[in-house]
Amino acid sequence: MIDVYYWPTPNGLKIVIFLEESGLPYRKIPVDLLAGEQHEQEFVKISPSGKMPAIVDNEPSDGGKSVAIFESGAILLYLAEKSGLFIPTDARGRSATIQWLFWQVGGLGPAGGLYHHFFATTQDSQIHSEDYFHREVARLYGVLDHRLGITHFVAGDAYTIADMAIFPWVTVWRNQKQELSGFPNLLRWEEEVRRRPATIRTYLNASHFPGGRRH
Ligand SMILES: N[C@@H](CCC(=O)N[C@@H](CS)C(=O)NCC(=O)O)C(=O)O
Repeated sequence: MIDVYYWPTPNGLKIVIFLEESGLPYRKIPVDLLAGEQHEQEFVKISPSGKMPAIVDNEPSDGGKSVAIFESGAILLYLAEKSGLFIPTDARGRSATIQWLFWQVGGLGPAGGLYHHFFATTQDSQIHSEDYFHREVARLYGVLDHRLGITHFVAGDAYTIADMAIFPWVTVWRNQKQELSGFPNLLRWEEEVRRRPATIRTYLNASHFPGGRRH
């Protein structure tokens, strides 16, 4: 049985669409976004960024203990891989599917969601948006800092593509008027990734140096 932490927004609905298509057994557990349930401690243990959707797979394929997954794209990929459904197995088809999945999660979703947020919540969206994005980046640094207090690298003990994807967006913190001093785990990680020979070579060979000439 898969527990789906759900509220009927596009990000919640996409998970239920997959579960309905695939026939995997599931049950919905409401996360009332209007009541702020996404911020509750028990939910944040499952979804560290405090966002719906998330799932808990109580019967993972490895036969081990229940596994919690957040991020709608990662959930869809997990469910597709678990069931062998709705993702081609050949490299081209698989990559095409993942490309369009990332396109939705990184482009269409945020653009539509943020448009809704600003259109629905403020009259003075320019002032509100600067403040909103500054606070949101700081919040996300906090999510990372918490994670890096539990694991050495972002996904666990090993340095992975998750670290590679996140590092260039953290190392620009000064340009984004952020402060890292309140995030000791994030500072520790940023320093370590920055000192990796491959990272040093990357920034030495870059035409400019985001985050200031620190290398
Ligand atoms: N990148 C995330 C976005 C999830 C997301 O933004 N969820 C919204 C609802 S669609 C949410 O939980 N909002 C509540 C909040 O921001 O406090 C995903 O794709 O799962």
